[in-house]
Amino acid sequence: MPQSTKVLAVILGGGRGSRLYPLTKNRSKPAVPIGGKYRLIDIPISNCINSGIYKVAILTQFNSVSLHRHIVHTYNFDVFHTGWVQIWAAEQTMQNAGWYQGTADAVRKQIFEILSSHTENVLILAGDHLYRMDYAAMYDFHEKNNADITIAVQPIRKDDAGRFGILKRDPDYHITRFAEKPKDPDVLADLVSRDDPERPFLGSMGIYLFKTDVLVKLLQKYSHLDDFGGDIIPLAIKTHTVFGYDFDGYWEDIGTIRSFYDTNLRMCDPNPPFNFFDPVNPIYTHARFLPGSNIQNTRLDKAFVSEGCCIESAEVIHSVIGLRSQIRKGSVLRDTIMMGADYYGDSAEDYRESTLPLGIGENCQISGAILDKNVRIGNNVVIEPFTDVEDLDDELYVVRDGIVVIPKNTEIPEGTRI
Ligand code: ADQ
Ligand code: ADP
Repeated sequence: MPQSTKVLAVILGGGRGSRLYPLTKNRSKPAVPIGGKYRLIDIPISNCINSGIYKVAILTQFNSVSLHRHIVHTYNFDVFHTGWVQIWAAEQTMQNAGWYQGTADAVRKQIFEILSSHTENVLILAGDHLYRMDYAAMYDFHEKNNADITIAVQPIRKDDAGRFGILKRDPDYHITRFAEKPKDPDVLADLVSRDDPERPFLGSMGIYLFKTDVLVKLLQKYSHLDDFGGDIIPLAIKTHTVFGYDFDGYWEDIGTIRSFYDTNLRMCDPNPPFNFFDPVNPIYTHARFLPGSNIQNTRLDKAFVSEGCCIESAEVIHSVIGLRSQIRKGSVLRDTIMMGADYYGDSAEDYRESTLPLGIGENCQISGAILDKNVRIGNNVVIEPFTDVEDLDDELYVVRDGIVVIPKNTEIPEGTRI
């Protein structure tokens, strides 16, 4: 396991997250809830803690209050521990007045903090991936090869090559070429690294382990370049020893509403590809001390139900049900992600003046939807996925990739059909 002097983890906490709108309307991408009770940021932070990396910084600049609240409430090491989890939000300084321009620029603007952490290596991670990975094994590989940079790589299918940084690797794991999201068939033909017609390419997972001095010198030398994948990594390969570390476990980028929806619903499978039930490598989140869910006279099938819910005489099929969800008599939910609520309707926190109670009313039919937190859905509401329209912005809802998303705090009047 890396000791605290060896590795600092820096999590890229998101650009604007516009592909996840409206889930990112008032919160940054890493703060988006997943799996009924977690947030996206819990995944890389838990991987760090489970890998023995206890210095973790999150770079963010958009809507960071809710993320800040979650981190402060969740990740407090005790007084006998020297580790920390911090948010490094974009800030104005004497040297810099601007926002983070890209992934490399975000890291460059925090060089002072990185050097103050006094670690020999910096592990750069994305904030929107679902996977369970032992970074300590990657660190051992990096040390053994005395690499300047190690990039985590996955086998990639030809059809997917245009979505990833594709790299060419020698049999000794040394990377010799890198092309960011290549589309040109001639370039691709030259990048085949694997003897497997199904998955002939090696793709970058956007996970980079740098020697700290190499990272700092590269960012200073190329001070006009702002991205790792597009700019810094291809140049670094020409001048430094860069290795590719194999990771063939489950790994999913959850950057769009479609991938967010599909990935969440897969948690309802009997053997989901990402399993929250791992006793050795748990996923941590805010501890809330909620009671178990109270479920009466209800049919549940392939349902992933969190704590503190009340469900009465309803049907919940292939759906993720978040904390404190209320589902009333006669309602049917299918293929739906309900994020739940921040509070109960009769608590002092429920300051909104509304005729509708929190959650889903009676006799609703809801399928193919994402319901953000604190929604109030009146009786007899019908929500169905859109088959003919990909994207649409209405006052009460948003459609992305045909999926209906009800934004946080929205009230849907009785009898509405969407
Ligand atoms: P992308 O995912 O397309 O490709 P990018 O959009 O730069 O790369 O995002 C990387 C991570 O950085 C994401 O978590 C994003 O939210 C975050 N991010 C983006 N801009 C940021 C900013 N200004 N400040 C803070 N965080 C920011 C990358 C690589 C590819 C690789 C894929 C794997 O470039 O080579 O194959 O990741 O998913
Ligand atoms: P989200 O990121 O999902 O939109 P928030 O972080 O805004 O959620 O809210 C999560 C929790 O923080 C809830 O319990 C909510 O009641 C509480 N909360 C929201 N706003 C504030 C605030 N201004 N001060 C303190 N707690 C708040």
